[in-house]
Amino acid sequence: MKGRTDIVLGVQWGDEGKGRVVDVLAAKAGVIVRYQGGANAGHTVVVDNEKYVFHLLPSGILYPGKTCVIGNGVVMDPETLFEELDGLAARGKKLARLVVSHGTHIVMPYHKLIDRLAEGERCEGTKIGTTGRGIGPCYADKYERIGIRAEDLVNPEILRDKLSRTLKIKNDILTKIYGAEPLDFAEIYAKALKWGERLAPMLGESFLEIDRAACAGENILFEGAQATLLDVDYGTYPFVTSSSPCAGGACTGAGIGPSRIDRVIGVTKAYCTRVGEGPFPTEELGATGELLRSKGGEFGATTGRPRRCGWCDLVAVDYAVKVNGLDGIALTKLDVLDGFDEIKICTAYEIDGKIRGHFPSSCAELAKAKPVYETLPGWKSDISRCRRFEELPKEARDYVRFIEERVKTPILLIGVGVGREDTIERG
Ligand code: 2SA
Ligand code: GDP
Ligand code: MG
Repeated sequence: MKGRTDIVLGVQWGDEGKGRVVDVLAAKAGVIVRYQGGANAGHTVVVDNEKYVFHLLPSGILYPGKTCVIGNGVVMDPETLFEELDGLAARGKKLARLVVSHGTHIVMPYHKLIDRLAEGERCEGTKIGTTGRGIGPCYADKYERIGIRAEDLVNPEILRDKLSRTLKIKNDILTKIYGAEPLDFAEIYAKALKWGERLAPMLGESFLEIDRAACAGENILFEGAQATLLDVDYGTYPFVTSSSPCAGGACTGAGIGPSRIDRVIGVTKAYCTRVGEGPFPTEELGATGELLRSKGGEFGATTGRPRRCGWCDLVAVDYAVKVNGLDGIALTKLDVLDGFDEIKICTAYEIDGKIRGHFPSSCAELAKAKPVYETLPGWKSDISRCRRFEELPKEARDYVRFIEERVKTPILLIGVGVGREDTIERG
C-alpha cells in the first residue's frame, strides 16, 4: 500500500505550532524530515505534561522505531544537536533513529560571530532581529561555495584544506570589517574533528531514507521551520530568514520530487505573531497584544524574546495558500481566544487609500498596509476539553468556518491546548 507524503509548514511568521502538529501526525509516519533552517528554530512539543523544545531535531524524535532525518537544506550547529541529544538522554528518553545528510551545511563558530556582529552594525530600520544562530552567514557560504558540509567533518584532509581557505576569508572580515580578533585555526579544526567523530555513525542520505520509506509504504512527513512570510523569496524581504520554508524548499532541502508530495498542510495560529523586525499589519501594540502574549505564552522558544502579537490576517493566509498550494490548514491555539468578547480578523488591506485583497510583494507597500477587519463574536468559554468539532461552541465553529470559506481551504486539525491530545482532527 502506498504511504502518504505530507509537508507541514508555517503559514505566518513562525511559531504557529509546527512542532506540535508534526508530533501529532508523526504517530502515523515512518520518517520525519527537517528540510531547511537551523538552530534558529524552536519547535515545542508537550507529551504527558513534559515539555520539549527542538531546535535541530525533527519533532518526530520522541517516537522510537521511526526515522528522523536532517536534510541537505538544513544548516546544522553540531553543538546544539549534541546538546539536544544529551538533554533527551539525561531525561531517559528513547528516541527515533537519527540520520544526518552528508550534504548538510555546518554552522561554524565564525558564522555565529559574524551574524551577531553584522546585526549589531545595522542601524535602526535595517535591523533584521536575527536569532544570532549563524544562519544567514552559513547559507551565504553555501551559495558562495565555501561552506563546510557534514561529510567534510569525517575527512580530516579535506576539512583541513577547506577550513584553512575559508577561515582566511572570515578572519579578514572579522579583523578588517568588524575590528574583531581573528579566530584560531587549530582550535576550530580540533573541534570540528571531534564533531565528525560523534556524527560519523549518523551520516546518511535523506533522499535514500525517503525512497526506502516510500517503497515500504510508510507515511513521510516534511517539517518546515520558520514560515512562509519569513521565506527568503516569498517573505517580507529583507526581514526574512535565509532559507526556503515554503513548500518548494522541502523538495530541494530533502531530496524528493514535487510529483511525490500528496498534501501540503499549512500551520496557522488562530491569531498572529512575529518575532524580529519587519512589517506586521495586524500587530496590536496595546492591551490586546499584551493579552494575546500572556495568554498564548508568546516568547521566543530559542531566544526568549517577547513575540509581537496581533489578530489573524487572512490576506497573509490566502497568500500562503497560493504560494505553497496548501491542501489543508492546521489551526492552532484556538483556545487562546477563549474569553474575548469579540475577535477581529483581517480580510483586506487599505494601502494609499485603496482597498486590496492581495498580499503585496513589496515590503515597503506592506509597511503602509492598514488592516480592514471584520469582527466576529467571541465564545467566552473554555474549549480546551473539546475533542470533536461539534463540541466547540457555535461562535468558535463559525470562526473556523469563516477562515475556511475566505481562504477556500479546509481546516483539518484544530489545536485547543499544548498537549498531543489537545487536538481536534477533522481530515
Ligand atoms: P535568522 O536567525 O537569520 O533566521 O533570523 C531572521 C529572521 O527570522 C526570524 N526567525 C524566527 N521567527 C520566529 N521563530 C523563530 N524561532 C524561534 C522561536 C525564535 C526565537 O521558536 O521562537 O526564539 O526568538 C525564528 N527563527 C528565525 C527572526 O526573528 C528574524 O526576524
Ligand atoms: P513552532 O516553532 O511553529 O513549532 O511553534 P513554537 O513551539 O515556537 O510556539 C508554539 C507555542 O504554542 C508552543 O509554546 C506550543 O506549546 C504552543 N501551542 C501549540 N499549539 C497550541 C494550541 O493549540 N493551544 C495552546 N494553548 N498552545 C499551543
Ligand atoms: Mg518556534
